[in-house]
Amino acid sequence: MHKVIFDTDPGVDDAMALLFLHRHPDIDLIGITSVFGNASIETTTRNALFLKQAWGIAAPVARGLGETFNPSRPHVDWPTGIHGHDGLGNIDVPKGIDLPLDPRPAHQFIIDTVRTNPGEVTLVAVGRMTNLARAVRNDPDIALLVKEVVIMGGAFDVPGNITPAAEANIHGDPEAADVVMTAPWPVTVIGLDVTSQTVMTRAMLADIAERGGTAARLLADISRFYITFYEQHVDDGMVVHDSCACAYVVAPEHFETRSGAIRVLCGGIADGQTIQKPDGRLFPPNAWDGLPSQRACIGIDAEAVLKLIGDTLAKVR
Ligand SMILES: [Ca+2]
Repeated sequence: MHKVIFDTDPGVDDAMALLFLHRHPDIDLIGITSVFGNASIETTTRNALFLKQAWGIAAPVARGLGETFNPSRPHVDWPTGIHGHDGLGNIDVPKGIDLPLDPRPAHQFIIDTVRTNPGEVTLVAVGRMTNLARAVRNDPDIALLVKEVVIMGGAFDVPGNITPAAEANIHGDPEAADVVMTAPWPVTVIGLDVTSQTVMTRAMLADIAERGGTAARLLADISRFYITFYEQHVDDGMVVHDSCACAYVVAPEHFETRSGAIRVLCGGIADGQTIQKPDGRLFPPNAWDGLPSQRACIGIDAEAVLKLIGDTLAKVR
């Protein structure tokens, strides 16, 4: 079993990833931590509670940070054209959800949970890296106690999606992402190189909704608005960015990775760009030297991953 803390900014594709984690038999979802990104921290936290309630998820929700690691960064508007004004595809999520939050801030929840489960916790982070960066800065020793960090973010050998250089999760908090990539915990980065190839068609989603009960039907309702947005990028359906990171946890054999230190550019026209120095390549002294080797995903068996996601989402339990 993989003990997973899911750090998320729900978010339409976050919702799908959450249902995947909830329904996969090899995953023990032990915590959900919210972060800002697809919407404000108030909205993403409310959405995490809404999905926990709608899907009967046992894991506690801890509220995360609502501003960037470097607080002087200017605010960027929420992507309401992609995720809707409510962050979940304009399905009229109730204003307040009558469920308690974990009393701790997300980064403290992460620290405490990692320390009580040394060597066992996988952190799956599919929003900005703010909470993870704060956790490892406040308690650097947890880097040696985490089993694995799997993040959705970045773009290595392909263009970004919010600028030609940068992917949105990383661009939303580059300083935090650089802290996460350079800490001595094992990080695997599932970026646009592989997620942009992983497109769930309308027919696949309809099939999941038909087989997967009321939970899957809610997911299909949430996804409708996002699919309309994606009409300008793909022929049919939606790119399932965040679910790819979750699929990696249980089926890494469907992914090809490349090892090497990873840095994130902070500032300038390529703000938020992720750059890896592949292991074995020699350069004069540079800013990647001496940093831990992390894994960047550069290949995916998209068909196998989509089948895994679809079969898992359709599991009624
Ligand atoms: Ca997300």
